[in-house]
Amino acid sequence: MARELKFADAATQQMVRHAEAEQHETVWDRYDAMQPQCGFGTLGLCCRHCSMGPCRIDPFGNGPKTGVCGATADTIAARHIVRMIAAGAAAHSDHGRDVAHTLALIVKDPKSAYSIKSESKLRAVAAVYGVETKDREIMDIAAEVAKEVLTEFGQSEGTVRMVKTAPAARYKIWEELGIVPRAIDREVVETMHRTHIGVDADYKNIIMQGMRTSLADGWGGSMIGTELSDVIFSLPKPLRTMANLGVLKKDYVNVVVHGHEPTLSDVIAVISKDKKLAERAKKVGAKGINLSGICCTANEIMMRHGIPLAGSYMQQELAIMTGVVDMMIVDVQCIWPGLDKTAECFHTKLVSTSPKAQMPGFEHIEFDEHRAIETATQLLEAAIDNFPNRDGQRTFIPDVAERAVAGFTTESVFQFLGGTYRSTYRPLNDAIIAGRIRGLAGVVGCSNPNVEFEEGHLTIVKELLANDVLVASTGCNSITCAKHGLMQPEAALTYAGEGLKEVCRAVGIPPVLHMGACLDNSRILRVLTNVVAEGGLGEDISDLPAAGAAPEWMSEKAVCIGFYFVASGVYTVIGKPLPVAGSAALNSYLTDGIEADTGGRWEWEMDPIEAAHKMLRHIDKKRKALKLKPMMYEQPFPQAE
Ligand code: NFS
Ligand code: SF4
Repeated sequence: MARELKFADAATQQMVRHAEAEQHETVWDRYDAMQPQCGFGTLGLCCRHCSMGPCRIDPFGNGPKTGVCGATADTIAARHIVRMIAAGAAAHSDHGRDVAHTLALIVKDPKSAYSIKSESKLRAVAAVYGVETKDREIMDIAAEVAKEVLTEFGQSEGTVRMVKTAPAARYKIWEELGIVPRAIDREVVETMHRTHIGVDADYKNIIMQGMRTSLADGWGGSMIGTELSDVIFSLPKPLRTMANLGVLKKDYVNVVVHGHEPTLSDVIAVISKDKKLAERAKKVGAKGINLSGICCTANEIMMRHGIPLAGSYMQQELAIMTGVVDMMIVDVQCIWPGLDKTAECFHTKLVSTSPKAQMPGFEHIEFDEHRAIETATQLLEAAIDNFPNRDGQRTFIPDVAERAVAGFTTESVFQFLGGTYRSTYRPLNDAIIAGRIRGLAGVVGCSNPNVEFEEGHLTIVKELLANDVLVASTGCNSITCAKHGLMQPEAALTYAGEGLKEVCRAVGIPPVLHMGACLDNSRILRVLTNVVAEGGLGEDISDLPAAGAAPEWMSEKAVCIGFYFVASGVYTVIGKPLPVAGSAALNSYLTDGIEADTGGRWEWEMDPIEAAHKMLRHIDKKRKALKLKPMMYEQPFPQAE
């Protein structure tokens, strides 16, 4: 191990020490071995879009100033970043499409493992798509909604209809900028077209298309994915659960689901409670089946079934190193292809299930949603049968897990803060107006070995809470906050400022609200929309005292998410800068000039305390513009940089 690693998380600390002692390689080792990383790539100055290249621009001006085709640093950096957006939008939206397919399956095959769990949500989606609901059978409505949604992904005319659910003032801005997305697939395709050799070379024009693509995701593919997941897998409700590697149990068959899509894992969550399987587990000497999750698949089944979280993205190989994982079942996204190297030293069976994501060293058992129950049963049986192979293997489970409450949605925040009798955002808006709550923050996204693990997430969140900012969380930030006890109602007493504490205590919520997987960032857009609609805090998302952060981002999905928040008018702070610093013009546009266009902007800030202070300053600027009262319990934090 090249560097002395310190972790805020005791479970990770213990596992990494254990890995060192047992000489298992970790992501941190591989990251260190990769140093120094390519400076051209970091600055966004390399292009491989055609075979006259690869080209790279010398940032110091000593070498070539353009690529062979004449593309400048501005063009190259802009093309690269929007391709990242396209990949992120494609990933999220393809997930959304798969959920829509499951809805279509329910209609076609009433005997399938799935059903309509939230009729009210289905009706709400139907209204957006102009599908008649009055006096109609629920299956008829579902059939038409599925058809409308699936057709819309690739339509050649019209615009993405969910986008219309944004505040009117916001939609107008998008119309004026010409970035209302037309169809999800079309925007991804057009981004790929425009970034081909010899097409779009104007960095601003390229970024506008990038934003349109990101909006097709945030207010399109992702939002459709979230809404239809609620329809099919049920509308999450706040429930208690546990988080961290300590949820693995030595004397049980441990099955870990990992990835993003809930179609298989939701069925596994149900089947894992089957009595016959429990008996089978007992026959091999286990006490039963213990299901847990990693990454956003974990978030999905945790918020709907209370299944515990084994860990976040950065803990996937650590889970295997406990020696007690009998099977890890993966679907798509954020799965390390190197997991098989870790698993080689253990009995853990790795199983890939999606035709889109097969990995060397994994057994592939393809998931067919028509045979969902059979596939889930087959997988769990194989996991049970693998339990005896643990024999004689050294096991090590850190005894660390925290309690958490998860499963907040746009609707449940509504009910919670509005009281049981009247569903309204009024009390939330009033708390902001009165200066009890300073504002709202979305803290989201991945973790990355390029920073101290979870330090960014935890420091930003705690600093925001101390300054009376209510935090909505998704993705791996949610997992981090859950593991560190920030998602218990009692956390308000420890971490929240006086005003926020009063609100959390009155309604019994944690100060950090677990709003789901990364896909569910669309829920945060909806919360912001509802706050605008409730009134008293401006006409548009960009008027709100709100900010976003992804302190340890790494994925292309995170880039796409950041762009749709900026395009929606949100001030968005990330740790490591986007790879655009090689273009002074693009860098300055994204962190400054773009605000005049969308009302939102990017900020790069590696220091998490400073990042939180920048968000607080932004929130205060918006409070001032809205002429809101001063904060009820003023907390001084540094005003100037
Ligand atoms: Ni989001 Fe979730 Fe985690 Fe990042 Fe990966 S699991 S979809 S991409 S790493 S938060
Ligand atoms: Fe080089 Fe232009 Fe080809 Fe990119 S598109 S590799 S900059 S010649």
